[in-house]
Amino acid sequence: MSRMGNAITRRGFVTVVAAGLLATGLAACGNSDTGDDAGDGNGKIVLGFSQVGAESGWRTANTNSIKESAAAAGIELKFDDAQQKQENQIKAIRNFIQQKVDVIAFSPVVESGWDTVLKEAKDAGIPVILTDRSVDSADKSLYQTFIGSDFVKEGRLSGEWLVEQTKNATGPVNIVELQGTTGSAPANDRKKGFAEAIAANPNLKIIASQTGDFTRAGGKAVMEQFLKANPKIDVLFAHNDDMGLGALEAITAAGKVPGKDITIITIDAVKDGMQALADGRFNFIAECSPLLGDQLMELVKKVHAGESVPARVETEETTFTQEQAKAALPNRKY
Ligand code: GYE
Repeated sequence: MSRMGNAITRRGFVTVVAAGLLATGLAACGNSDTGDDAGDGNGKIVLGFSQVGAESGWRTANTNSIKESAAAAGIELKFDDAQQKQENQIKAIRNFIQQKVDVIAFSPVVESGWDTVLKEAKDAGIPVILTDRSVDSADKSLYQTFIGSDFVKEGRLSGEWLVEQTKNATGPVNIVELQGTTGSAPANDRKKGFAEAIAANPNLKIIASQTGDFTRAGGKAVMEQFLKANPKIDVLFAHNDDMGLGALEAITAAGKVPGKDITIITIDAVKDGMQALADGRFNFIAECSPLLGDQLMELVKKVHAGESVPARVETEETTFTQEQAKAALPNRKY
């Protein structure tokens, strides 16, 4: 372990001078350690990664990206799947601390409740990187950086597209919303961004909003309830493709034509979602890239070397209409 106590509290806001001093300090105190404290003895950096689960196509692509990038970067990966449970993630992080891994990265299933375990990592001198989802900790020194998407923007882009499509509507446009995992950053932020954007058109009304936990099964079950309870649904906004794909089955079973009778907007742009869009069953997708592996490994190397990293690393994303999905599908990697 090459890390000095104060090095892990450093974040992107350190000045160049301070960063320089830090680097010098690290070199002076013997930064030649190769990070094999976790017991592998092969000199590789050891990264403990706690994944949310395997709830969606997005998550599968994200897991693959992390595994492939770690192998390519020569980083030894200890991977744990928390099955969408915060308690499992906390356990995994504590295990990583016990094993003295060099760096811990994780995608927090929900935003709240991380301060204690993050403090334990900090006290053990192990730097933590947040990937994909953020935490609401007030103490920003508990982690080095956060790499992931701007979820509020994804919700806003989805809402803005709908506002444009419905600008000539003369009566109410009824929207149902399938939320992601309750308390997760993408569910909170996508809901917020979408609500802010649709406020521009008073005809747009969210008549029902419930969690489908980011899964196909959840999306299907909740959409069935929505359809039973609401005779007039014009739009479905699903916080991810998988819930939208599950909802397609419920909509078809109710005798309605997805993409025509009900306009469907989702987020992610994984292959199955893009296919539904290209086929005319979805109407719009805001992209959220799961390919975070390469950038994550770069950050792991940097924090392990005691270099300063930006406080926030944002992923680049776009949006897709049906025509754009048709064009993009053949080259889609996930
Ligand atoms: O949109 C969803 C997944 O955190 C961005 O989690 C991620 C979300 C993604 O289950 O499909």
